[in-house]
Amino acid sequence: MLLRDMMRNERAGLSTRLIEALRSARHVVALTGSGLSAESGIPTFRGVDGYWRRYRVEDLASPHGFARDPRLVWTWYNERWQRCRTAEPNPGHRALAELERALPRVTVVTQNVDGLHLRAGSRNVLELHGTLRKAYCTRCAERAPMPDDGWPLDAIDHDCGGRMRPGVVWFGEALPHGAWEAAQAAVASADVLLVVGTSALVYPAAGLWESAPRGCITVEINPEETPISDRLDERYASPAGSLLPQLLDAAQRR
Ligand code: BJW
Repeated sequence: MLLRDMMRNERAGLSTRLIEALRSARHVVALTGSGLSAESGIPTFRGVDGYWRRYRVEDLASPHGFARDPRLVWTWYNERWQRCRTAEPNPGHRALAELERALPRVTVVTQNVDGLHLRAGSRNVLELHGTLRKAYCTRCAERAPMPDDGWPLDAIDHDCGGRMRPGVVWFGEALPHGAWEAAQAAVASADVLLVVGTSALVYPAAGLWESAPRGCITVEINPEETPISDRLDERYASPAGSLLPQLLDAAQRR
């Protein structure tokens, strides 16, 4: 590595080990959470302004809550859909999309339902907790795209006798078919694993890092510590929107 590069990297605070691993990586995997979209103006779940500080998770993000009051649940998801649809990907999303073009293989495994990775240009994306872009029927599983204005509250009942619900994964529900297996396989073949903007409290995503093979460098990017901070190789206590572009920059200077 050139002295000039070393000085630049020191400014960015990135370790030489990480930079070299990125430059020679055959497969980089990024596991992302709501903190990555915070800089796009989308609230996290457990932060100071997080959703779970204002609402009860069992009312809004559980099958029981939906069975009890589907209009309440849809009203909340319609509001979130409006916010996500009009939000813009931030420099963190864009850096990951650019990294996919710069390196042999990048997989984004996201817990986010906002679609901002895809809108930023990432193509290899696994949406572990589903998406706000789709609704489906609780009985016959027929799918429908989410209308721009949100799901009409007078169209929750479906012809088959079921109910249309948001295409997201609530507590106690299985992850979308194949997504979990694909995510585990991706991490198992990673040279670099970036864990970005997640509190690492929700399973099975929080345990995904354990599938990383020997020799894979595991890195957390999060201003706050999490239960897995000490288990990963490196930790950057920075907002993703400033750290990920630095990481892209370092990976591109070959
Ligand atoms: C920044 C930042 C910046 C801020 N830059 N960072 C094992 C042990 C214990 C329990 C379980 C277990 N296995 C399963 C369970 C049960 C349960 C669970 O995990 N419970 C725990 C809470 C105890 N899990 C489930 O029920 C899951 N299903 C399941 O396991 O089925 C079995 C199965 C497994 C595998 C295959 C088949 C079947 C389903 C979980 C569904 C989670 N659903 C939600 C809602 C999704 C829909 C929606 O969006 O409405 O997913 S809950 C919510 O939490 C949402 C998120 O994706 C998820 C994670 O939250 P996230 O993203 O980490 O956000 P926060 O707010 O917690 O953290 C934000 C972080 O960002 C913070 O750390 C900040 O510091 C940081 N940050 N700004 C970088 N600028």
